Amino acid sequence: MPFPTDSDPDTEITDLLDRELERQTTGLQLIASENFTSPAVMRAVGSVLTNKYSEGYPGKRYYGGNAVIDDVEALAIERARSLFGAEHANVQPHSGANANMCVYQALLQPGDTVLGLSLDHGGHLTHGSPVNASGLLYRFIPYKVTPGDERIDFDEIRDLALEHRPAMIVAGTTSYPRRLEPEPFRAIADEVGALFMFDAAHVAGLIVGGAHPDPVPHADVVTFTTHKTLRGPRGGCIVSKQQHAKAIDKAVFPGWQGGPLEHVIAGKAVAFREAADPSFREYAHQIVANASALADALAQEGFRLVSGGTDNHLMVVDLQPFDAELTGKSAQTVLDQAGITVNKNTVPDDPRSPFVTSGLRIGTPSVTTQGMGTTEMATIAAMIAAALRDHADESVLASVRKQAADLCAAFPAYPARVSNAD
Ligand code: DSN
Repeated sequence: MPFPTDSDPDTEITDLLDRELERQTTGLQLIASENFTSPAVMRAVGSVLTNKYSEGYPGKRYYGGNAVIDDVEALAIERARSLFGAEHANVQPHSGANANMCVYQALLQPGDTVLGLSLDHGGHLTHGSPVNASGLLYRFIPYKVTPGDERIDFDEIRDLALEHRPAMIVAGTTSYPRRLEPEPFRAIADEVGALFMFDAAHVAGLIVGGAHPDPVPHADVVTFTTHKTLRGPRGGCIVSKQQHAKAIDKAVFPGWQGGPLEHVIAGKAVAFREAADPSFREYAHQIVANASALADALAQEGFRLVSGGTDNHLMVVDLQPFDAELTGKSAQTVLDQAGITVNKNTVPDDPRSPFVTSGLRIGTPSVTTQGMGTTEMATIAAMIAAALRDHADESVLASVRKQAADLCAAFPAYPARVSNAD
């Protein structure tokens, strides 16, 4: 039977794909958790591997016909282990959130006490938010950044650990602009006999590129997503000490997931190989240099940077001193109109709700993939400031939008031949 789309192509979807390709490649993509993955990764994700069911693990499947799939997944596992210097890797989690929940199921009992960074101070939903399964199933005690320097306070974490005797301490952030040293977490975990999980979703690419501290030797388990600074396909991964391997594998399948997405796992394998290339080290360091340059230039434009700046791939901009009336929500909308994609973000102890916010989160992984450097970061800061300063002036927004398109044309994300048909 022919596929109906052979004779009647789905122009509604192809038009939408083309529109999104156009949006991504003619405007500045500054969302800290996004990136441009390579054409090789996209080819793997769009491959025939999507046709196959393969519940289980290499050599132990519940379906026939998995000889090739076994080789794909074994290669992805081996590349993940080698890239992260890890004893064990599970490449099946569909997302970072799944990866975290799988680790909790593997290593905790429901009701166990866990320490995690508060969501509104830069943590993640799965670090114990009361509206997330993590917060419903486990007794999370949040730690916060200090009011003074807006950095993680290890004295507070130690005090909380001594008071609550957690079974696990979770490190990891989604909107924290500073380096996260694993050693102090390990020391506190050891002092109270807790496990130590490091959620490296945002900084996995910086870690393997040698631009940020490596948690793998220190943590019992490291979870991460593959699509942020690591620049792979959308998905999750867990690396761990061998002693936790069996429990983690069981928690992923059959605990939380059914059939793995082997086409995505093939994409992860491609991304792990790309990240092992020496050029990726240069890329990771440039992401950080660009973020630093962008933060400095934004500060000169009158914005306040949470914690005073950044030493990773992102910054959190507090809009209140720049314009007390301007919310994160409206700034995001204005910048969208100006061809600059960012996300609204709470600042620590934000007086506004998470749907409104007083801040923006801005990141440099995507523009760094495009080949932009510190000179372009100064230009981008001036564009952001111009759009937000004259946000009611349509002509200013149109002019910034044109500047964004020109910059993207000078630094194309993809070779001209790449299209949605590739
Ligand atoms: N949604 C991700 C981020 O933007 O940081 C976290 O899961």
